[in-house]
Amino acid sequence: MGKEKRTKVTAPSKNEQLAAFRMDHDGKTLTTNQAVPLSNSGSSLKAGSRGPTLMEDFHFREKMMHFDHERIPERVVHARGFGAHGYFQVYEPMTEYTKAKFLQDPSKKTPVFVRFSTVVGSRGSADTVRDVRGFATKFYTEEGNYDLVANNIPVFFIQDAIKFPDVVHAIKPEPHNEIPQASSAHDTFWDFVVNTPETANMIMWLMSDRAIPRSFRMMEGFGVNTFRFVNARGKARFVKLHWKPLLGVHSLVWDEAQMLAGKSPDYNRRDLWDTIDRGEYPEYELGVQFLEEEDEFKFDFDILDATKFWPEEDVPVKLIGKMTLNRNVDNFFAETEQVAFQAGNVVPGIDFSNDPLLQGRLFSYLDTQLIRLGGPNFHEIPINRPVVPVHNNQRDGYHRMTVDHGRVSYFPNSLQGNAPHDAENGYMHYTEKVDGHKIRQRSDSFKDFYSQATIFWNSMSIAEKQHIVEAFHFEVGNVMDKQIRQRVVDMFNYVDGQLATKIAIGIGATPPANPGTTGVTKKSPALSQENTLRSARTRKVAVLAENGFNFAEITQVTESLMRAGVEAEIISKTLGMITSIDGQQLEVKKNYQTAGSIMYDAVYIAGGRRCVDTLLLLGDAMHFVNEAFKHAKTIGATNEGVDLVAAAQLQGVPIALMQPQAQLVSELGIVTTRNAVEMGHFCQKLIEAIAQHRHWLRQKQKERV
Ligand code: HDE
Repeated sequence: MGKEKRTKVTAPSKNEQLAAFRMDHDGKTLTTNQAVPLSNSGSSLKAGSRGPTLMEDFHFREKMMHFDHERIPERVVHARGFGAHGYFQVYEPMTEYTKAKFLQDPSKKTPVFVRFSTVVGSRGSADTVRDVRGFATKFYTEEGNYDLVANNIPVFFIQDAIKFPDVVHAIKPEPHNEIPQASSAHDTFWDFVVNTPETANMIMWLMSDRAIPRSFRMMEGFGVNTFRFVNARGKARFVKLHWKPLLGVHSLVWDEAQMLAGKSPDYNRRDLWDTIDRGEYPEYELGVQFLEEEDEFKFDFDILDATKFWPEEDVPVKLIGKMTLNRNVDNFFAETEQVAFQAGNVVPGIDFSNDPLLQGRLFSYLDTQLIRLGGPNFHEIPINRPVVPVHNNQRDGYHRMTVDHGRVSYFPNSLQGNAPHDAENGYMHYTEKVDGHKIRQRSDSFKDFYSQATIFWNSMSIAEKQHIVEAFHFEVGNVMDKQIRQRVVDMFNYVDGQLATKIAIGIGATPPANPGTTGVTKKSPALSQENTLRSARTRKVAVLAENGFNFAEITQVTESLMRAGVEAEIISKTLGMITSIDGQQLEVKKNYQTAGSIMYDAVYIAGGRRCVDTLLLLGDAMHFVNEAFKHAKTIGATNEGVDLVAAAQLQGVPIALMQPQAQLVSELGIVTTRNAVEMGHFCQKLIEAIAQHRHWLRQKQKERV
């Protein structure tokens, strides 16, 4: 009897059967979570219109239960974050360095999700506090997810992960009274610092302008830890990874940052949201520092020590690709809050080093998601799902979404053809030889705590040094324990005697009797923000105007600004419309209650006699100009508008500059003209000045530092 070949027909599963019956409401009808449509949903069910509420009200019970459970625990660090989608493209195949597939084909766009964050503050804290910023990127590659979990500072507080809970306990609000919020300016943090000298380098960065970025779009990202790139032949190189923003690295000033925390606490997140919304997509180049394995011991620091950077002049940064952020999230909770990063999420071609900080991170990230996202299935949440399928024998657990089929959930098996089985070219850990005694010890090569802090200090401009000193005065000035204050001076005397003396003077401590030095004279120009890229693009200018303004002038200036990618917003006494001398109208974007100079990169005062006469009487307008001046921002004025600049009596500006000028003058970031013929030239100079970001010379730092 000949055998008939039969195709096995499997009955549709229960879910497949149900899927066939799925119906959609019109998408607007209110239902319960069981999809029951509701009427009169604004009132709870009562016994009589004034009577008690009834337990039977399933809608009330369900709605309240869900609301009561809306919050999940915030991240223990990096609680306040803001995310965006985008893509990454490599410039050229990186075959020589790594076999990672997403780093081979320049025509391929790999989707990414980035979450920027502050570290210390709670979810509701202000954006502009002095803090490290997180810069975490999830690459959804064809070989699974790769997470580059970076910060905007290239070094870390501690060398060994075991101290992480200590540094976080010390910097978080003090436990007895939960004060202060989102700030390192308190006793427990500085107590930890003076007892942990390995923090010195990171503290210099934290006291610098890097800790108060102007925008997430204008800060670098650093992988901090040493990783490895491994190519298809198995050759490995040590690497440090960097993000370099195409707009350069720019910061706020501390006074401005503090005011923004009150007036615009969402300053950085709004900036990111608005610019992406306008199509001004933030871009960052991915940079890699490569170090051959045989050069591991070539440096006077240990390359496995996360409190050290690799000076870019010694180990150049190779720019290998670009990331563009081009889409805001649809839902903050679903995406930004539920995204789960893990420093251990790597793809073939990217591997770890023995950096003891990194090794600890590999455990912590996975572990923390269990409590935060409520179970082991957080990889199934849409924002965390890889773009390629997941096959394994992991099953069940809280919030499991996948409906696994069949009876096989083990390996090896014969019932399912041994699937899922090992991949042919799956992830193979780098076969590093490891040999050592089991000891709790730190290598002697980790024990130079100060040299790089000195290099950082040496590399700063005059203005940057001044800001660092002022930051110490604020931070340590808020420390109540006088012994700790003195010990800060003593500790930073190891970094630089002049720095320690200046700190001491501001905080009522005793300056060092013997100003110290590490003897390090080296500078690394890449560390100074003075040497960064500059552009006027995406900057924001406040245009002060009232009724009676000169329409032609304002239009010419704002249109040239727009062409240069600069946004201009009209600020006036009241919202609504203002009318020009010749009857033309413009809409006011903000009044003096909703706006402040701190929210802009520059200010421009238009001409028009009646307009400027009103501005001259407005204390708010005068204050606006003075404050912008104090924060070293560009100030532009034309015709009668120059009167307001002159009346502001800007301190420290040469008398000649203060005179109402007929001709174009552009000095110290103050650009003025009363000559209508020069308007084109004026616009050009104004844009150049805005691109400078700040004009420190105005503040005569030389005398002050
Ligand atoms: Fe993290 N870090 N970290 N960190 N980290 C977390 O993971 C940790 C470190 C960084 O937007 C936590 O999901 C340890 C360095 C970013 O969701 C936690 C150590 C760098 C983010 C954790 C470090 C980072 C985190 C808290 C020392 C720069 C936010 C919530 C051994 C390279 C990611 C979470 C996001 C978040 C642990 C040090 C960057 C607890 C143990 C160095 C950007 O797992």
